[in-house]
Amino acid sequence: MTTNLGLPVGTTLDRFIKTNQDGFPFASGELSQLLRDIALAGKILNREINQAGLGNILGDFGETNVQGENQQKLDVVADIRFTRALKNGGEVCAIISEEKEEIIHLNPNSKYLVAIDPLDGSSNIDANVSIGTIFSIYRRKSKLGTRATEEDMLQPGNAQIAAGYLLYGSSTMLVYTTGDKVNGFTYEPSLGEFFLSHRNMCIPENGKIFSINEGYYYEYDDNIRNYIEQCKQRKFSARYIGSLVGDFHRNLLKGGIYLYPSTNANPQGKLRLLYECNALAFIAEQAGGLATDGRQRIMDIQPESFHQRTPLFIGSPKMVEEVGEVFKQQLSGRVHS
Ligand code: P6P
Repeated sequence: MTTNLGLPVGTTLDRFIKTNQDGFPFASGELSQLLRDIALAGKILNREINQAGLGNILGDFGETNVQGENQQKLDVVADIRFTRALKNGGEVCAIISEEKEEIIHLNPNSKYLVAIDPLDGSSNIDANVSIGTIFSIYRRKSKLGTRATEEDMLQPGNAQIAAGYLLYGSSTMLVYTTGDKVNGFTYEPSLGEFFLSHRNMCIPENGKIFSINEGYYYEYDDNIRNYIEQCKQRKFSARYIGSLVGDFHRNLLKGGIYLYPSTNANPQGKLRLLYECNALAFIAEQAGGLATDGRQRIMDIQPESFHQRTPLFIGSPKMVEEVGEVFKQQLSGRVHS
């Protein structure tokens, strides 16, 4: 049964979530409430991002996060906002966040788990470039009433029951899937509401946009350099804003591929499997796209640690398949440098 029920553009997020829930006879409303809690935190963070330049909360917080990255003040604010919203909402048993080393335990009586990057692309904050929040939602495997276990938090992307991102750009959007297509909602701050603006988002099968940091060109494997050269020979457009959510969202709408291969500094890739790649992979596949690490589906990867990194190739299926072919040629030794 389609749960979109052909809801018209302009439907509020609340109405859309409620109608989706009605489409699932056994839905108890907890996931619906969880999605509302995420949207609420997104509204609050949106206001703080838009006022950042005025509120003198720009610039470094003077601390470093578990990644050893310089924490921007808004990173810290974002982590607080989402953790507080999910704690107060009561629907989440535990969180894995980019900003915290260990599991954040919340309501032991809840059945849902969240993996989240509260604010991705934070190095762009002061430059006023689009930034985003990325989240995945899982069902716990351990017993209700107990603390979440490491096994709960290390489930493969295939086990996601929902995933999405918030994009704080020229307008703020929430894009998410519960496994039944992808829908996008645009925020109207004067009304404090998200409205359905992009129904059943589908990524073009092919595209002419490639998103990769060519500053690392000489660190990439020959197969990646070959692919970059092929894109240039075909006069594709290079679009890379240093903000994964922004690059992903544009490619989802227009067709394209985002590539973050292994580099000297990040031999396993830079992006995080649990709270960046799995969520976008779920969205990409639900929109008809693909997401791999060059050799396997991102969502097939069995996580070994909370903050594990992976190479990421994600976007239009034909383009991701092409990169996969280049890897296969490398494996068979057919790639010419
Ligand atoms: P680089 C931001 O730090 C991020 O995680 C993604 O949002 C972005 O696409 C990538 O890293 C940028 O990394 O190494 O190109 O600056």
